[in-house]
Amino acid sequence: EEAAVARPFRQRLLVVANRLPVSAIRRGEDSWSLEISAGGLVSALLGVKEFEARWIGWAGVNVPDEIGQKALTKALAEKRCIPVFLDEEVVHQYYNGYCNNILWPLFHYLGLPQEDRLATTRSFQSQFAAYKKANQMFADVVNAHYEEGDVVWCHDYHLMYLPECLKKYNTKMKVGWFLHTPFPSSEIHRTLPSRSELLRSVLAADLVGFHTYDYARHFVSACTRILGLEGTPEGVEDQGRLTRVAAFPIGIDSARFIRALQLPQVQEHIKELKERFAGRKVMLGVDRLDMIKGIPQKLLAFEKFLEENPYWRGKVVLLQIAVPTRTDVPEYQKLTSQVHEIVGRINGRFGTLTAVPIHHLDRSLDFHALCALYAVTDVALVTSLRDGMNLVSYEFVACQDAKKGVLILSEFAGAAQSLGAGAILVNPWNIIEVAASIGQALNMPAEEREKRHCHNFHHVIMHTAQEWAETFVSELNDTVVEAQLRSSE
Ligand code: ADQ
Repeated sequence: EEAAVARPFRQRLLVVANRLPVSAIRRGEDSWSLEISAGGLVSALLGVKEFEARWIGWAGVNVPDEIGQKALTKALAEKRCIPVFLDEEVVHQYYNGYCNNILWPLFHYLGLPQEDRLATTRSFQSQFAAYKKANQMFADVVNAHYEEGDVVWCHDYHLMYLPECLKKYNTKMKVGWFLHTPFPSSEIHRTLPSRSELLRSVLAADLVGFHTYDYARHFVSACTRILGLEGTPEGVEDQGRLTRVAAFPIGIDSARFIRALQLPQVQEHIKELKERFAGRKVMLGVDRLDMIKGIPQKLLAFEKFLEENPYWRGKVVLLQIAVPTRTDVPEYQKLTSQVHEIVGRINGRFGTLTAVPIHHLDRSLDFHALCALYAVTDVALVTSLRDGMNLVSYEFVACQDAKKGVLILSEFAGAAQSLGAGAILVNPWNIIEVAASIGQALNMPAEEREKRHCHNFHHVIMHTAQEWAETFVSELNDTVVEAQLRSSE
């Protein structure tokens, strides 16, 4: 009976990412509870109306037994999610090892880990082997669920080996790959022992996307210099086959933030924050606690500012919200204690018995609390040493239409390309420059603030996450159609 109801045919989009957009908690041998994480990618893809999205990825938990796997698969199916089961050893070597210890720092210009550079090539090789193995496991799941006409969109540095695995299964599969981090200069990429294999695999995709034109250009030069292939304005050509390479700058679901500001509980929260910080200017930092975010550099710049501007002591407060991530990695633990030490020193130096200059929180905030904070902020400080895009800067701008605060933004964040004209751009390594920009921001006349804000606000509401996803997916669809036409001529 159901089949008789005419439903418009929608092409399926298989979204493949390391993590599924749900957290799974085991309640019993065969029962799971699931929590959807409303990340940017989820809302972006909800906006892609012409396609019906399915998610394929790791659920973030180790499920060694078959009963548990079956039950989880069933529970996830209701959320249109398909799990890839990775065992603990693979996760350790692939995710913690190759992804987060090698590719992540390298793509952010932090270089390869020293011990790998010196002697233990064995560990590098075993991590790369695990990376390939994990990518192959993703490919198996994608292949098992693939139906003719589906479009497959692979995400991020975790899955660079996936396009090739997929094309080996089926050359007709429409495969796109998008990188959320920077793609570094070819001179950085060429230090990677597996540089060529990864480039070749990515080139197996039909469309390769980056946040900025610079990253796309770096990728094309890596292919020309390391693989000796030809770069064209459209992409990279290899024996007559073209892989399209282009920039697709991501955005946010700006309407969601703007709507949230109208909610009574958010308004209430805004009122409380205003009372709490009355008479002081509020500066805000919101980051995952990661070395790429330049949190110590930001704190040192704030310290420098207070040192040089006694007038502002007690009249400005910095709220730094840092969600811990990858807490089992030693470098991240070191970063946490370094940040705590700097905050303690600055608060000791410039605090009074009743007020401290820095409030530092080591945790994540819920969406409504975050919106309220963005709304009461006078100056946001985004000092990433490198950042693919940086969505915090976009979220801040979306919540500032009443206040028209100032954004201080690292020139090494992808967002500097789009919000550069409205923000104060800084080199986060130059503590003196960042300190001066804090002064400039706090003293900026209302008229200039308004002009800068309008520029950024317009950009943020016009270039949404939905538009980003729609553009990528439709271009992917078209690219393959063209390629098929060419080969059938
Ligand atoms: P991230 O490195 O995670 O993303 P970002 O783009 O800033 O960086 O996104 C972080 C998200 O987490 C934002 O939506 C923010 O609101 C949220 N968040 C951060 N700290 C939080 C906290 N303390 N409490 C609650 N929420 C918090 C990667 C790349 C980026 C790229 C994105 C998208 O590193 O460069 O912009 O993917 O492609």
